[in-house]
Amino acid sequence: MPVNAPAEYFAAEEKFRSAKSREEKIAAMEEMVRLMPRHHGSETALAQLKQKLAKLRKESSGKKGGSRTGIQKEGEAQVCIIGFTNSGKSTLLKALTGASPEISGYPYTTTRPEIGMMDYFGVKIQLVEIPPTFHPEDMSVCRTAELVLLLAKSESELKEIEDILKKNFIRTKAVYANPFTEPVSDTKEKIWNALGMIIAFTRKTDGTKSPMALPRGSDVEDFARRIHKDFVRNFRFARLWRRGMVKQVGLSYVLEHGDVVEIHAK
Ligand SMILES: Nc1nc2c(ncn2[C@@H]2O[C@H](COP(=O)(O)OP(=O)(O)OP(=O)(O)O)[C@@H](O)[C@H]2O)c(=O)[nH]1
Ligand SMILES: [Mg+2]
Repeated sequence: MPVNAPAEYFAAEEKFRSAKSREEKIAAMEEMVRLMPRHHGSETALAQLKQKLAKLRKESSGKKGGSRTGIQKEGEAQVCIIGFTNSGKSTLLKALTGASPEISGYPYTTTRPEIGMMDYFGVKIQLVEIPPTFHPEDMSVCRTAELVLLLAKSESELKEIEDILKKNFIRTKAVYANPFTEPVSDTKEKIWNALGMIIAFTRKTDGTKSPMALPRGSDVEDFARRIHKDFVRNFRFARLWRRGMVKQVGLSYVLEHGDVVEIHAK
């Protein structure tokens, strides 16, 4: 039983129990993995769930290999870009990541998922363009991603895409964008805000800083563990810079976006 799991987790669990097909089972379990809280109290449960999911996927794919996509998650979060053909997915992917997918006014240009890495103040976010054929295996990338970025030029297009997501059992959080009417910097901010993460900076004793992305609500303990588990065990105190103020804080101190943290260990 995961600690502090949100209500949606239990809904996904219920869906798993009542699922009839293997595909539905996998979809529900992928959702459970995504919704399970990431903290030390749920590590074992999460690992077990992932193992079960891997087994289920293996059973359903029959012979080994044959996977169409198998996109390795990289960076701090994965965002799927989805929309009908010519909605500007590749245009946006290029603008946000510097990747060079083929872009054209002809329909169905992108036929395989295209990947790029977006930089947000030193934090890497993986963007994946989903081809407009909505192939089930490509769609499963959206199911396990942290966010879906939905491109649509009209209200009715938006509804149609939302329907496609529903039919594929995708309940990942989604935000809407239109690359032809919205400045790319606004879309970037929209993605970051929807991901619900903050950036805190590690500060070494020599003064060098580097960014660390954490879920909103993380505390000094989460921060310290990400650097090294010994930092939690040997923790003495942390010095924290926030809006020009410096203070000494403990492990349970909740971090805010922009905090600079220097851990002092035994
Ligand atoms: N400026 C502008 N260009 C548009 C608009 N709608 C379509 N386009 C054109 O449509 C093309 C969109 O290209 P892509 O970025 O390849 O679109 P896509 O969503 O990746 O398309 P697929 O890969 O086929 O799914 C570009 O050549 C744009 O010039 C619009 O509303 N405004
Ligand atoms: Mg494209």
